[in-house]
Amino acid sequence: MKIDKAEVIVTSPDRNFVTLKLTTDDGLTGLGDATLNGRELAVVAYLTEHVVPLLIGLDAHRIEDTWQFLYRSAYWRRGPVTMAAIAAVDVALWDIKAKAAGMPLYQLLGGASRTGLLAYGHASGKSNNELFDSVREHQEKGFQAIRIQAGVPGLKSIYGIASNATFKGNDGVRYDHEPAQRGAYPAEEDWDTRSYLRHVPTVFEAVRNEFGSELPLLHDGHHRMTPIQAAQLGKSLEPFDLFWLEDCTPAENPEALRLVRQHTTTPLAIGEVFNSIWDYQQIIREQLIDYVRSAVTHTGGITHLKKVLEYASQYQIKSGMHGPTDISPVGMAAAMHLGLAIHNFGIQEYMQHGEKTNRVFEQSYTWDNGMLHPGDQPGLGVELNQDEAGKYPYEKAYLPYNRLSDGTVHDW
Ligand code: GCO
Ligand code: MG
Repeated sequence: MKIDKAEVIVTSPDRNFVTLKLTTDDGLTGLGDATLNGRELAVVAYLTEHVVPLLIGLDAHRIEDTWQFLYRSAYWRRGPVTMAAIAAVDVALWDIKAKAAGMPLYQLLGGASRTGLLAYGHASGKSNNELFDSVREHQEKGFQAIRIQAGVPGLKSIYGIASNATFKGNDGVRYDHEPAQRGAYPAEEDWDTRSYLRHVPTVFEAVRNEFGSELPLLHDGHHRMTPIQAAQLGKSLEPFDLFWLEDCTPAENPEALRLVRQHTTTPLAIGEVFNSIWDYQQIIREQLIDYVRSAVTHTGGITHLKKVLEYASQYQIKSGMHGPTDISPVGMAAAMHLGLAIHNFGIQEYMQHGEKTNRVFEQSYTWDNGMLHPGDQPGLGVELNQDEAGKYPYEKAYLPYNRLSDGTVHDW
């Protein structure tokens, strides 16, 4: 079974997605997600110019060998662009192999370790009342675990607050927390860590008072704190029993987590901007985190992320795969198959895609009472409707960035 054709498809139904479609000489097709939010065309060029010409004629069954060939023959290693491109090839080949076997992909990864995947959604609001409404709407949609992001008094707009905070799911109005801030030039947001550190514990206290102690709550610090500030936040949130505190410090400096860890028992999750096992090596070995936050899409595909998660399992560290709407349904399905199969699954991030996206990517994964399941179609269970995809050309869309009140650029 040889790879006969490789197409890179860019479509922007609700936002930009890059998809690799491989076709074999016996007519099987496989899809891989290569979407890198805000830098999409870099991966398109990497694939089109440097990877696609190498794929034609390769044995589609040789997934590990193809991974090693693409990774090592490039000489220049790692990085989000390279690893997203390799991930797309890897996932497309897993899709093909599972279709050839006539099985859903999770069966090839060892079979189901559970009946479904606990998922968390994003509640947010500028005020506590708006936030409570958003939490309630998530609960009505079945969510059993909820991320809490709140406006900070004095700040105009910050990460994670939906422009339309009220969750609408798939009934016509798209829910997405950051598109309002995407644009042809990076939108400027403002930031003040001291106000944030003062405000967030009051929000969690209010949420616990309103919704009780049972509901698992998560929070994303989005890389904005210094180690000592992150330690302060982790400590002040301890009474509210968080499921995790995510990306409390910028991810480039793993040592920072040592200091945070020394001061707080709030569980830590990190990794959405990581792309290889080497980014995780130290923080897993030293047990500085509790959850691995990578997406299949940005971490070299199923082949590579599975290795990260197997390493993590030796230290009782679990998965918490990245699943915002910039991961396409193809990338989400890949995460679900992997999550269903591994032993150390923790939780899956899940922001439902909009209707247009769901027409472009026909899915067989299911959502039932807060649990995801990849479905039992052979392969990934997602097919690309190319006529629909063709209706939505690429739109330039930068992520926002931050400045402090004196004009200094801060982490976004
Ligand atoms: C999350 C992330 C996202 C990122 C986005 C950037 O926890 O889901 O922080 O919201 O900001 O994926 O592309
Ligand atoms: Mg995050």
